[in-house]
Parts: sequence; structure tokens; C-alpha cells
Amino acid sequence: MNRRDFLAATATAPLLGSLPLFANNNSSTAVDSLLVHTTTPMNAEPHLANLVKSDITPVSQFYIRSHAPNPKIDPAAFRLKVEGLVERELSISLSELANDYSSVRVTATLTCAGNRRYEHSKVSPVKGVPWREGAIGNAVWSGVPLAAILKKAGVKQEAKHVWFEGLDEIEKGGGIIPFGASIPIPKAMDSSEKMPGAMVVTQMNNKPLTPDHGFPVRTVVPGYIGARSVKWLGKIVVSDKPSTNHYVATAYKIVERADAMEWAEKAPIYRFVLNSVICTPVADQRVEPGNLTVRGYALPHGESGRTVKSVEVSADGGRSWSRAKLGSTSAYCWCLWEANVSVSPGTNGLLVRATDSAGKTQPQHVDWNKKGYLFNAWHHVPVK
Ligand SMILES: Nc1nc2c(c(=O)[nH]1)N[C@H]1C(S)=C(S)[C@@H](COP(=O)(O)O)O[C@H]1N2
Ligand SMILES: [Mo]
Repeated sequence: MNRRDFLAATATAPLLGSLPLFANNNSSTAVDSLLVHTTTPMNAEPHLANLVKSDITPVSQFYIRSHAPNPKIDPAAFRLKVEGLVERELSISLSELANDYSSVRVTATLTCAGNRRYEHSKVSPVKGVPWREGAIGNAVWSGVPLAAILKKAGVKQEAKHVWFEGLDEIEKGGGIIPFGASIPIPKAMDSSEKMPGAMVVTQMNNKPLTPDHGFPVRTVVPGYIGARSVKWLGKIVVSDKPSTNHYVATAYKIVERADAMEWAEKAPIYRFVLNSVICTPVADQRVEPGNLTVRGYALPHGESGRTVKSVEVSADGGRSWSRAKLGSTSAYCWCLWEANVSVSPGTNGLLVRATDSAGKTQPQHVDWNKKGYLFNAWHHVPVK
């Protein structure tokens, strides 16, 4: 199947729920059709059958992961600050961002490091939002390559990391902190027009960002976990070390004990991992014996040039595998797929596994980690 046929096959069904009208305030999206984990702050994900309907995820079906309520931002007064190890500090208004820099538009997948945490919790309980498999979406992002802004500011020789700071106010340890992230300088300075290492984004799917997704400005870091793509971006700091913000210095690491020593010793997670998920049929759905069409998504490891190479589905516990037809595949992007399997009266579940262009296949099992990050074991869906 070529890309157009595939998109036609998967993108036609109407989406559930209504498209909200967005005001430039802090109000949250109408989330009728999402599985809502918490409302203040908003944490919600789409149902899998909706997620797999289109290669580009509509904003109304895009997961929302926020650590605090959306900040109120006046677009006219807004300035993006650039400081730290730079020759010139910058204070960029929205109109300067639009007029003084050339903009780019890229398609990239955003996924939360905690995607599939719910399954991980079945091994042993894990704290945190119990994400199913929907904390992922593929969108078209428009904005300015981070490298262009850094070039204008003039990065000093000693620079090693670029910090991002949000304008949100998160209650943490008795105080208030913003959400923060940082990325290494080579990633920040990667200025390929087709896929910059990082972007300062103002539009999602060709419309201004909504409050839930970071209006007016966010970063998008293709290939990295969602936590590095800071919403409501207020400040960029060039530094000789990784950010000292809680969400880099402590959270978003793979730990087993989660004591102070381990938090201090472990490195932050940057790239997302090879993964695949069955979206239809959904868990516990009744299926008839005979031929069954299975649909889902697969994600390559978030490394330059890696794409999904093959996806295999099994209806007999992994004894035999059917190769899926793949939709469009590109680096830093998910790939939708469709497979036909033969269901027997004894079938009680479906399995999927993906292999990417580096020849790596998803692991059958993964080691448990205390925070339930980067879960990418073969996805199993029980069916009746
Ligand atoms: N300022 C800010 N940026 C943030 C967050 C946040 O809580 N505050 N959450 C992060 C996490 S953990 C993820 S997975 C993505 C989710 O982006 P989305 O809500 O647009 O899907 O935003 C990231 N950026
Ligand atoms: Mo996340």
C-alpha cells in the first residue's frame, strides 16, 4: 500500500467529540472524547481506536500532560528571554519571532516517557499518571529552529547545554518551580531545515498552539521524550551544565530504588525508545475466528535516521508472526500499520513487536523501573 492509500484507509472515519473554540486564555480544551486522568492540571489521552485513525494526530485527539494549570499569558506583553553563556541577551516578542527569523515546518512525534506506565504497573505498582498507550501523537510543528535563535544570541565557547524554562508554576517541595528541561548543545545547534535538532514552535497542525499545548510558544525536540519539549516557554538559558531544574536533575531518570544517591547518579533520559502498540481491536474486544485486521502505531528509536523497518503481529502467543503493512515511515515519527492475522477459537490475545532500521527489535520483556518510564515490551492485547 502506498502512503496515499494508507492514509485514505485510516483517515476517513470522523473523530468523536467536538472541536473546541480556542480563546487565548488559560482555559483547557474540551476533552469529551479523551480519557481524562486529572483535570487540574489537565492530563488526558485519546482512546486508541481514535488515535490510529490518522497519521497526523488532530489537536483534539492529542494527549495532554501538564504538571500545573495552564499559565495565563498576554501575547502582546510576552517576551522570550535568551540568556546565559551568550554574547548578546535577547528578549524576543511574538512578532519578532514571526518576522525576524525564517520559519520551518516539520512533522515529529511527541511521546511521554510514561507512555504505557499502566502496563508497567501490572508488574509492580508505579506512581505517576497511569498512562495507557495513548500518551503519544504525531503533529506538524511550525516555528523557528532553536539554532537560529542561538546564532543570533552568539553562543560562547564554554556552552554545553541549553536550558528551557516554562512559565507555569508547579508546587514542589513546599515551593513553586517552573517546568524545565535541557538538551546538549550539539542537539540544540543542529539546524537542518528538514529536521532541526530542536524548534521554538508557535503552531501545531497549522494553527496557533492551544493553551493546553503551550500557547504561545513551546519547544519541540524531535526524538526526545516529551518532557524535553517545554510548553509556555519563557526562557532559554545557555549553560556549561545540564539544567538544575527538578525535571532534569531528579525526575525523568531510570531508577530502581529512587533514593537520593540513585537520583544523583543517574543520567537524564533524552531519546525515546523503539516501541509498538496495537490500537484496534481494543483490550477485551470480542473477535470472530478467521481473518482479523489489526491496526496500531510503531515508533523508531529517537535517533537521527532511524525509521520503523517492520512490524509483526502474532495471534498465537508468539509462535507465528504476520508482517504488517506500514504507512509512511520517517525518522522521529511514528508509523501507522495494519496487519492481517488468522484468529482461531483458542486465540486469547494479540502481540506486536517492531524492528527499526538499525536492526533492533523491541524486547519481549523490560526491566521494571520505579517511575515506569520508557516501557517498550511487546504489546499484548487480550481479546475474547
Ligand atoms: N511548561 C511545561 N512544559 C511541559 C510539561 C509541563 O508540565 N509544563 N510537561 C512535559 C511533558 S512530561 C510532556 S510528555 C509534554 C506533553 O506535551 P503535550 O501536553 O503538548 O502533549 O510536555 C512537556 N512540557
Ligand atoms: Mo511526559
